[in-house]
Amino acid sequence: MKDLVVVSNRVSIPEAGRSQAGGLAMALNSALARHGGMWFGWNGEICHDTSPQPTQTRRNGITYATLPLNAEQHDNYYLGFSNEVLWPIFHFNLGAMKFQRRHAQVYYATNLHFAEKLSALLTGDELIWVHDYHLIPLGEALRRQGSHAPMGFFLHIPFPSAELLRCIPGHRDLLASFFAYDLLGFQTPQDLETFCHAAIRILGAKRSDNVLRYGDRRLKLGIYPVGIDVDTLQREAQHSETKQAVRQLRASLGGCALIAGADRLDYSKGLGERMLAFEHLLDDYPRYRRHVLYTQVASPSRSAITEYDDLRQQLESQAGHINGLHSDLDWVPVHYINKTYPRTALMGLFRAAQVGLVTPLRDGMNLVCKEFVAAQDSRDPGALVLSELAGAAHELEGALLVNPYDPHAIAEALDQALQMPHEERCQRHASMLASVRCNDLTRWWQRFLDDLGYAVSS
Ligand code: GDG
Repeated sequence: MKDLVVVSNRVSIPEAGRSQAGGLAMALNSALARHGGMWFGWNGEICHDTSPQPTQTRRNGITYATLPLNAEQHDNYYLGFSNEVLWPIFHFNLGAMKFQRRHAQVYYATNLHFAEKLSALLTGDELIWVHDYHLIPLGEALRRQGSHAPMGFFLHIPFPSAELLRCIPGHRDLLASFFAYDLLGFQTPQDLETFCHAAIRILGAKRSDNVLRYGDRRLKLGIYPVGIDVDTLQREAQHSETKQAVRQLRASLGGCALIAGADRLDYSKGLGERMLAFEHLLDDYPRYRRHVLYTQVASPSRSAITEYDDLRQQLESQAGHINGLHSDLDWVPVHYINKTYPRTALMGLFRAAQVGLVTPLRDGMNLVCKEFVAAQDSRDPGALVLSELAGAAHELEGALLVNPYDPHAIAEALDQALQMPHEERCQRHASMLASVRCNDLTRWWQRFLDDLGYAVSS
């Protein structure tokens, strides 16, 4: 079996003796432990060097080769082109795009820098798996360094329509650079189809089933919905009931039904529309006043970008407005919390909730809704209100699907969820849990790596 090299923008080296917090990181560590190999990427630090160098750390048989970004790379590659051009466009938010030619130049230069540093660490007998939008041109840069290794790329976020893609100056080169890979993985069939359409229309690529040909390159395409580690999360959710903080949370509900959400503070997550929906619930269904609470955890993210700071202020103002208008001396309807909690606390919050509210305006997959499903007590599960524009909507048929741009429709779904009979909740939950189990995290990486091996041998 070939060694595996995982490349992602951000790498967290697990602390010795402690388990890794994020589910996705745990999955990639399992893949690396099975194959043997290396995880390469940014260590999260910013340095003054013009050409930052990687350092290597060994943990549990895995090598972590990480390097800092210098200030120019951080501002232009990471904040600039990745998060002010690719992230908004790939989430269908043209209004938030801020293109600067310098950002694009440094994006390509940083990918080249990563490729040079990574090439020096390769033996030539590895499988290379590159993750996400920060690193689209990395494969091409590695090929230019002479790499013939099998290379796969997985896109965690949606793929935009050809029309939107065309708004990015230099989009042809960006699109063409996907063809350096052997396998390209998407979250949903729709993302795969929009990619094919764009490649055919913009580049003139030729399609035969799920293979695209462009010039002398052959690119295999596949659908690999990201999942969660169901057993671990179920255990954590059960265990959370013994924790003091979760007991206090339950006691503080005072008989009110709990609606819960927990997301990165990001404009793609539809948090403003969600607040409006909750306000409509209180306005249009007065029976819920004093009988329902909405807790929204919004974990800080990319706060150096103006849009994210503006969103934080907007949400604080919306939560303050609802509470000012509706609260009583002994009842405060919205708990808006702008901080990051340990995962067990989130599992406890989800398990205590009657309704999970997950309404992104656009999301590649969305793991929060799957975590909500896993956290439920199947003898008395909560109901899930889910955006039809999240990738997970393709899998979770038991959710109440809503248009996230329509706060009145979300309020109606909240009402339906809060009134849902026990038997219906159990049936819907059983169907969602079965589907989350079927596409779990292990299956995700195993299918991708099997197909990558096959893509180069067939
Ligand atoms: C990208 C794509 C795709 C949230 N608050 C806290 C916290 N979280 C955790 C959640 C969940 C994760 O963060 C967020 O995952 P999502 O999937 O919802 O969204 P993105 O971060 O945008 O991820 C997405 C994903 O990649 C995987 O392919 O599904 O579509 O956008 O696990 O639980 N975790 C902790 N404290 C918090 O306060 N510990």
